[in-house]
Amino acid sequence: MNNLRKWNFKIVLAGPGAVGKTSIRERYMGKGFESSYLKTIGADFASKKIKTENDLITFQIWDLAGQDSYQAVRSTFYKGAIAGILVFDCQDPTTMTNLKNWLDEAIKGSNNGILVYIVIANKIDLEEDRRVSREMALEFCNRMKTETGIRFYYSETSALTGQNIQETFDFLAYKLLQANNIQDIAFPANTDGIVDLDDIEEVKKESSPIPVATQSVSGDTISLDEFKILQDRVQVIEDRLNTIQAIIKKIVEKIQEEE
Ligand code: G3D
Ligand code: MG
Repeated sequence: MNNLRKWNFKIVLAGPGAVGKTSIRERYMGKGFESSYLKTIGADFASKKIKTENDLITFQIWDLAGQDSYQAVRSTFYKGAIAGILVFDCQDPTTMTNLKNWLDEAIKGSNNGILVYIVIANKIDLEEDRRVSREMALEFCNRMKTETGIRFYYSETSALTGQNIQETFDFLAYKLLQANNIQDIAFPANTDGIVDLDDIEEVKKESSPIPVATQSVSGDTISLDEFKILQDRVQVIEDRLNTIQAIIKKIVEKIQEEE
């Protein structure tokens, strides 16, 4: 017991109101924890211990106490966090696109200290009302990844049925130990149902190089020669835009000099 490595990981559940953050936490750790002190700062947390042969991990899971849209109180929320779970509701695409703002806030609030980010599509039990497909979600995650350079994992859950909840937190524990350079992790990484956005990019790179000779504009196939002509024209337009940009810059400088 005494030889166990001890870890304290602060995890934040972020995302718009009513997407299921509290339900996810309750499903994972059970109901009951509530602190009026923390309520006043707009957040609430509960702890859960995970013991393995080599490690004793304490997850401190923070959840917004119903003040999801009250940004001012959230500064303490991210401080010291090492993992971020960004949750959206698969019935509502705007909750997904909103996550970019939550991500920016998490990066800033944690002082860039968050090592692992998982995006969760929640409420997947509501199959009939689902409006964000897995493909749409992965595309969104990939865009966030390109924009921020952050590595994302993606998971689909139901706090109602419990689907993928335990697996997602186990996966998080594994990734956090890995991020701390631990080699002898005494439990397997359960990656079922969890997508690593980096892998997707690899797959894309290997299996579908950008077709050059058959660039299709309006559904028709064009030859390599035609493509080259188009490419030259784009180059001409690009050069002209650069010239215009340089002229505008000069004008702006002139105006500033005169002021
Ligand atoms: P929040 O903490 O992100 O604000 P909550 O969200 O956990 O309070 O959940 C908001 C509502 O969505 C709750 O319904 C909750 O029961 C429901 N919900 C959360 N997760 C799931 C899920 O996976 N599937 C389904 N079907 N519903 C879910 P109420 O009616 O209590 O507002
Ligand atoms: Mg809540």
